[in-house]
Amino acid sequence: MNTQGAPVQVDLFTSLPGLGYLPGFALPQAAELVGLVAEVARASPFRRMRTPGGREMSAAMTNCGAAGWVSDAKGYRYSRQDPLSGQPWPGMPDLFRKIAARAAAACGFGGFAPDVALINRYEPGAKMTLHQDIDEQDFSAPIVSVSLGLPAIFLWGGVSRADKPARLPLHSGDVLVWGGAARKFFHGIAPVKHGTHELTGATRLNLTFRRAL
Ligand code: MD6
Ligand code: FE
Repeated sequence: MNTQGAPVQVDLFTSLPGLGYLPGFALPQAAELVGLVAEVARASPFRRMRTPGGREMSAAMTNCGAAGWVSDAKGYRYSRQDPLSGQPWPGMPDLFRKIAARAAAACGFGGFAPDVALINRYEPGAKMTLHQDIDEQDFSAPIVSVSLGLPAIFLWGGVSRADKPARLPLHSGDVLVWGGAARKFFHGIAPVKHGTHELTGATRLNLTFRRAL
């Protein structure tokens, strides 16, 4: 049971091993989560980072927690300071920690204590090309991913970039929990379609909670 008393639906796709899918898990808190994202962004604004190769990413990003994921000409890494301000990233709101821990536990990862929440913001047309999440220190911890606002198609590949990805539609409030054998699988987001969502307008937000340091 979650705090609202609603049943928790866990669907561990047999065809997508290692990926836990919790449709609507964060729906009761979606509006509050969107508000907390706006608060984080007041202190550390969304910005479009550059890949080490010099390309501007189409999704804008910010972070909260003890560190944040950053990308620039020097590479991908976690930094304890927001490079825009030179100050620490905003603290992680309690609700973020709680939802991440509850979702992880629902998928068999007890005791998940994220130290970073990377927040991605997609306008229509923005995408995330296939990548691996391999900049973290601790691969035994899962990643918990919360989708808010406009829907998107999650691309779920395999151990190799060449593996043809499965396409999983994600809607506001859906949560993915990702760990174990699948932790280093390639994945991405197809270009977000035009639309408006009651909570976010013409925007998709994604929060990924990590154990990075
Ligand atoms: C996104 N998500 O949904 C991009 N990475 O906007 C990710 O790249 C991701 O959802 C690792 C684990 C879960 C994810
Ligand atoms: Fe990722």
